[in-house]
Amino acid sequence: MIDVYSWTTGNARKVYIMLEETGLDYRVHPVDITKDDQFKPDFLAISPNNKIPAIIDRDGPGGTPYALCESGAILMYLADKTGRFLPADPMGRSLVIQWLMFQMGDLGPMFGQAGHFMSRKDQPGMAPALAHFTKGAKRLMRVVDGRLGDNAYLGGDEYTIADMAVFPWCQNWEKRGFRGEDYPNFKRWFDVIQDRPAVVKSDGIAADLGKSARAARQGAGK
Ligand SMILES: N[C@@H](CCC(=O)N[C@@H](CS)C(=O)NCC(=O)O)C(=O)O
Repeated sequence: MIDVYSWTTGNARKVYIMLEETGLDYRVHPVDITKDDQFKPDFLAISPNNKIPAIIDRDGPGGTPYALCESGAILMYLADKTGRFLPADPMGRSLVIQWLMFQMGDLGPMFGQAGHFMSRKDQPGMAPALAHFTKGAKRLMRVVDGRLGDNAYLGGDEYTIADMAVFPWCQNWEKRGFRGEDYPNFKRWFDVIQDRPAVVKSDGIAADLGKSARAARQGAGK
């Protein structure tokens, strides 16, 4: 059994997708980052950087519980645990990790900042930061589209953890102002992935967590 301490966001959804794809047994424990649950000592003990997602694999290496945070590390751990979605050969493996790290180190932070400033675009002084991060996000979309022009998936011919990492961050691409005709290879890839049953299920998990949190807030009169 894998205990998942997580929320509704893109980094959370990467892990739900992988757990659904692999069929591992898991249960989700909401960590409501809008209420600062991520700063509670129990959570910090497994995620010292106060970020979701984190997991505890009750049947970790050697049969003992194993705690892990950082979504990229979790995806690699679950891939190694199940022998799925990360090739074993050194070249195939490192190529998938290359695109996973591209998401972790570049696409995720850039899209995150672009989204942050987009949602504050009507506040004074936001224009330069919004222009900077939007330009960066567009560049990264071109990188993804170029890669997917030559390959069915980011890591090559097969769907892997690199796709699971990038996909949730692109889910609202139209709202971010990207147009399908500008990124046709990306759009083909996105349409294939969004129909995968595991991806549909993971969307439901995130949506249900959000709904419960909203209901709890309304119940508390907030
Ligand atoms: N590098 C981390 C980033 C995770 C992350 O940014 N999590 C956000 C939600 S998507 C979070 O927990 N924010 C709460 C906070 O910063 O206090 C990962 O990929 O797991």
